[in-house]
Amino acid sequence: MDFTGPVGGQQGEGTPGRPQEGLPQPPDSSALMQECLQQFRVTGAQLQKIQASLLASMEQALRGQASPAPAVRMLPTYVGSIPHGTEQGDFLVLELGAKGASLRVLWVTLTGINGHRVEPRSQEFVIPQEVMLGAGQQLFDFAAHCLAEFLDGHPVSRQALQLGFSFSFPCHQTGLDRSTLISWTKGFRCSGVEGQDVVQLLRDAIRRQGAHSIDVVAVVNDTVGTMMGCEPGLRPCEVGLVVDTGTNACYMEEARHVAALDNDRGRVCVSVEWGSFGDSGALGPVLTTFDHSLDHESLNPGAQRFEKMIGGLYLGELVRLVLVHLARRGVLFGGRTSPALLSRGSILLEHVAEMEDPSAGVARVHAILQDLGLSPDTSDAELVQLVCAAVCTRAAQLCAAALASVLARLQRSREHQALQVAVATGGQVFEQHPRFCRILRETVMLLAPECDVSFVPSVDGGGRGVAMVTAVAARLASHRRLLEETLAPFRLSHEQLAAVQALMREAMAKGLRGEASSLRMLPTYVRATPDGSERGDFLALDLGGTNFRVLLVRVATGGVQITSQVYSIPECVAQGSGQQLFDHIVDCIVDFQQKQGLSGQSLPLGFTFSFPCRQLGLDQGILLNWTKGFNASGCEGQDVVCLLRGAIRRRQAVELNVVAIVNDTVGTMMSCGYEDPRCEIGLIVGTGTNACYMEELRNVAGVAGDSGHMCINMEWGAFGDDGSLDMLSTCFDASVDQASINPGKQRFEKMISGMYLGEIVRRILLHLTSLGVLFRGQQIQRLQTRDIFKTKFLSEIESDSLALRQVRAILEDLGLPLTSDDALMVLEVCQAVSQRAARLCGAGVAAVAEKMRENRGLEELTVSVGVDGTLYKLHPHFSSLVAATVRELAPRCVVTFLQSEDGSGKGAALVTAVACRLAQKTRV
Ligand code: 0WK
Ligand code: BGC
Ligand code: BGC
Repeated sequence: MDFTGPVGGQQGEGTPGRPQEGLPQPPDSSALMQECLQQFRVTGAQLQKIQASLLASMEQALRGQASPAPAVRMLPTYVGSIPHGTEQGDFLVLELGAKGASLRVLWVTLTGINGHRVEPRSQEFVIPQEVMLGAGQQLFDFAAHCLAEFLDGHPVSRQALQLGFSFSFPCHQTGLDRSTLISWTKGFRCSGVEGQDVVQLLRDAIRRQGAHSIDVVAVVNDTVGTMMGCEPGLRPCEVGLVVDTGTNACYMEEARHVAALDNDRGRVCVSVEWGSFGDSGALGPVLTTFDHSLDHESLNPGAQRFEKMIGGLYLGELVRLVLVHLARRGVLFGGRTSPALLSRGSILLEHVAEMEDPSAGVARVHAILQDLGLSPDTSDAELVQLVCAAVCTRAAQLCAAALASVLARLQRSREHQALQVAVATGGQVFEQHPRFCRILRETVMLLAPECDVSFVPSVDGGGRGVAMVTAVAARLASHRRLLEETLAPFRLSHEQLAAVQALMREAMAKGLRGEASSLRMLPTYVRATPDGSERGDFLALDLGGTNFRVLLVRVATGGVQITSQVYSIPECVAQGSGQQLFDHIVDCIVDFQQKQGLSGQSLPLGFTFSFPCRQLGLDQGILLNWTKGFNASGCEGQDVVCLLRGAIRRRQAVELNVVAIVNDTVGTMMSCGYEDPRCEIGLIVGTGTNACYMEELRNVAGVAGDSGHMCINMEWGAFGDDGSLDMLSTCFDASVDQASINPGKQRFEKMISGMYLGEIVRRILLHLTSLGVLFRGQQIQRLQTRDIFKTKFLSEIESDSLALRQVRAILEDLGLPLTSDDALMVLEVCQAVSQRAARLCGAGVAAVAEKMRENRGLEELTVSVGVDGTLYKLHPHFSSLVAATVRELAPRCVVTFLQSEDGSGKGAALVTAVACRLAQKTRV
């Protein structure tokens, strides 16, 4: 990178090292002059060093490193999204601190995407010096007074005044409307404010003023207002840069990189507060004697060193100090000075801007210096111009180095090789110093060549931007309210869950007694869990979950070996004729036998059939009704074992001995019971949901015998089909049910299981979109498609790490334009829906466990639950929330959840093995 030669050069004006075209060269004799200007020359290497050191400080601060204290603060601003133009409404804006000794009140009307731009109405008020240096209460009362004066002077509507407070000083923000002042800068030093929440101080002053009820909705730094105010163009403004009386920048950082924040999702605007960058190592070599004396005389010596080399409050003073220095050494004004030249602050920013302006400069130099009581000659005027140019060139280059650090940080934060970004600029230095902007741009291109940067001047100094933040804050607040209202019915209280538990107990008792109940409590003729003595080879079928599987299960002394194959059940078969379905099943069995070299062998077969069946025996099961998207004709009311045997018969030359039909809950319980004999409950939370458990035979009406146990298939998916859960059902549940192939059925399942959660989420997203809360209110075609939002998305979206990037990826795949607020809301919707499902499921297990404890008259019951199902297994929080809810609702039960490794096929084989063993025993 070529940064050779003195300040001002051909290649680009102000490029470090080369003399400036069009400006007279200092007479050779003035080595003093050269030495003086030399002090303000910053080399390319020095700029790169500053860039690197500032970047390092920024990252130290982001990581929350405390000691050594980073040179910059990197303050999160709670602004998490850049405006998306839908903001509407009238907002009051109070700007304090950006423009030095003045504050500004604005009335900004935002008209949304299609509205025409309404010019803000504003009024500027000069802040008396004694107020800037007096008591804090005086300053805020002054601000409240200006607000009242503005409102009295401008015919604006009085209802629900929402105010955005632009407070341009370093603050610790703890919310969009909570901000504590760290330290004053730029000529302010009011007492009793540092360490205080400035929003509260303003609210108190407005209350004391009592003329108007104004709701202070948001407080923002002026850099944020500048960034937010830039017109949405080709690319979003993600950096805000202010060079006014002071200087600072903000940019959109990935929230997960900001240690101070407890959320790692989305982006957050960070105010760099680079004014305090004073890293002696990097800055030392470029600090001049003039900088030191300016700092020494300032209100805050030792602080804001970087700002004092760039900010408009200081450039004039630097020039003045240099002119005094050169005058006293006879280089300027014939060695004469003047009282005005010797008085601090007599040369202002606008003076410097005018004097260094090559076109109008020399005449203006004369006029300004004469106003300061000096009588400059032509060469004086030219030398003064050089001094102005040197001071401003350095300021622009240093500002460029700082901006290049922010761009480098953005690149790292976005893991982008090539960064495309727009930088919103604001402040008097930009407005008055065209040369400053050009040098800044050129130097940034040299220091950050891989970044494609465009500069967007802020149109009204950030007032609109502050209104945008206020609108965003107001919008976020109203969206949050609408989101909470929408999700509130999903947040079940302890009382509601206990009511579900009690309702389930009641339905269980009725179902066991054979009375009308939404819980059919079906006897399964499985009376015992395996005792480990089972032996042999068995075929097993597993139908009803995500996959249809055929298994060969070898139960031997050393344990159980399983060989299985997954086959698909096309929707047309699942919803075709029963004959077609069972023929398809037999085809798969034959294919499996051929592959396993079992053809011609008639192994005992256990059939896991995961649908509600009234069993008349171990190998007799009348299908009561299909669930989970199955709807094959001619099966309901039929004995599915007969249907299978019929298909086997139709396929000559196949020998199969169907011994048992079991529900997947039973298969899962048996499978886990083989390892843990205390496993007496089976739970499925997959495509569908259901549970079974070992009930006292005496409690099972319709089955002979009253000692011992029998496994009961609860078919809890149908719980609430009698309307007993309607108090929990939301409009989203109702629309999912209405759209299902079995409306009014499986209501509990439709609030819990994998086949439906994605659909519930999709419909909530559509609802929130219609409220304008999501996706800018734009209804997205793709999201209208049923089942487009898979339940597995919930598991991915709610996974703890990287959630938001995954949210984005998933939703972008769905063609949904996504803001990070949207992403966070989608995440909250998923969480609300899955948490309700898990807590309802937990209430169900608690009901079963408590029933068993009471059955056995135990103070405390220890029991294990065998669990299977994709949702339970894959969702990052489902299982722990189920367990927590069981502990909450059944504190006298110690319940262990065992995830079934081999699925219920093994269980079906074990049930078959037990049946064969029992049959063997009766035969001998
Ligand atoms: C695996 C079991 C099967 C059960 C399924 C449920 O082997 O019997 O039906 O889990 O989970 P899903 O596949 O529906 O997620
Ligand atoms: C303040 C910043 C502000 C900047 C520009 C600095 O003195 O610390 O908060 O953004 O001036 O106004
Ligand atoms: C069925 C149950 C099955 C559950 C889990 C429900 O739809 O009715 O028989 O156990 O899904 O697969």
